[in-house]
Order: sequence, then C-alpha cells, then structure tokens
Amino acid sequence: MIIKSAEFVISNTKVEGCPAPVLPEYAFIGRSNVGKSSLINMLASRNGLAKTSSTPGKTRLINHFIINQEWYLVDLPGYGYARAGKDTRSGFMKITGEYISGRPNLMNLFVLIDVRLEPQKADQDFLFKLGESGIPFVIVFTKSDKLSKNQVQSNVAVYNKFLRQYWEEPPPQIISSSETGQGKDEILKFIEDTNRLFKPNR
Ligand SMILES: Nc1nc2c(ncn2[C@@H]2O[C@H](COP(=O)(O)OP(=O)(O)O)[C@@H](O)[C@H]2O)c(=O)[nH]1
Ligand SMILES: [Mg+2]
Repeated sequence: MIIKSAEFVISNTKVEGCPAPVLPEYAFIGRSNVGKSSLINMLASRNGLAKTSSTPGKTRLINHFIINQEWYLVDLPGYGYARAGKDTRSGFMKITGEYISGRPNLMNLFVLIDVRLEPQKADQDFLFKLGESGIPFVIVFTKSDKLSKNQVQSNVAVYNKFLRQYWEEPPPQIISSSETGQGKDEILKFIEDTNRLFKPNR
C-alpha cells in the first residue's frame, strides 16, 4: 500500500465521540514507551503525525487518523505505565476496553511488544483479556534494530513459549523497527488485504 495521505481526525476520551464506523479501522496499543508513536509515524511516512514523547504515559486519548481517505488508524492510550497511579491505570484500561468492544469497524488490533524484554505482566494481562474478547490481533515486536538477528529470534521464541501456554496456535506476529523500517511493508500489506474484508453497516 502506498500512503498518499495521512491526516489527524479527532481525539476522544470516550468511544461515543469517535468517527462513524463507516471505514475499516486498525488500532495500535502497547505499554508506554514501546515505540507506538514511532511505529505510527513510520507506517504513515509522516514524522510527527503521532507525537513521539520522552514523557511516557502522556497520551490518554483515543486518536483517530485517516489514511488515504480509506481507513482509520487509531492510536490508543498506552498501558502499564509504572509511575501512573492505580486509578489512572484502570482509567486507561476502561477507555481501552470500551473502545475495543464498542467499534464494529475494528478490523484488527496491533499489540506492540518490545522485543528486548521478557513477557511483562502488563502485556500478559492485556493479551489474556484480548484473547477472551475475540478481537483479532497481531503482535508487533518493536525495536528489532536494538538486538542482533539471533537475539531477536531467541527472544521471539521465548515469547512464543509463553503464548503457547494459553494459545494452541500463537497469534500472528510481525517484527519491526522504526529505525530501519523493518515490518512496514508487512503491516501495510496486512491492512490492505484486511480492508477488502470490510463490510460497512454490519
Ligand atoms: N532504536 C529504536 N528506538 C525506538 C524505536 N521505536 C521507538 N524508539 C525510541 O523509543 C522511545 C519511545 O518511543 P515512542 O514512539 O515515543 O513510544 P510510545 O510511548 O510507545 O509512543 C523513543 O525514544 C524512541 O525514539 C525503534 O524501532 N528503534
Ligand atoms: Mg506515544
């Protein structure tokens, strides 16, 4: 897919304010600092479309972008930010939960995981809940440029060992780097293919 246009549409704290669900939609989520804003900018080839911030946990909003006037890209609040209080953390999860169950046009959720880290509690909790919700998702391992190819492979293997405790067939996975552009074509191809399955007015 060639990105011809990418524009910010609206930020919301509640799912009710989100655009009418008339276009296919893809949301991105992960722990704060996982590289979500960087990945969104890489996909859209627009530096500064999603703000990359050195202050993790700042984005508490559902941010809609429209790509090629054809599909929505959604930047969801990060989760598992250690310095946020418990109330703030559960607030993030409430928004996210309402969003996930309230968008009939949500085609896929991309769950970002830092490839350098062992399975983190916040990710495990989120993935289990997601598994129960039945929403299709793809795991995107981020920051692959920070490790050697071999280290990436062995960390992904560790992750899959964890996933197989709960999934007979581990969910689809893409390895990415916003530095090198790894994973960009694969993610955009996935979206392009999945867009064809969208049926409006479900
Ligand atoms: N080396 C490397 N650094 C990255 C990558 N993605 C993000 N970062 C860095 O990780 C930090 C957090 O990135 P950001 O996109 O703001 O994460 P977010 O909090 O998930 O939106 C920033 O310092 C980025 O420059 C990547 O693919 N490779
Ligand atoms: Mg961010």
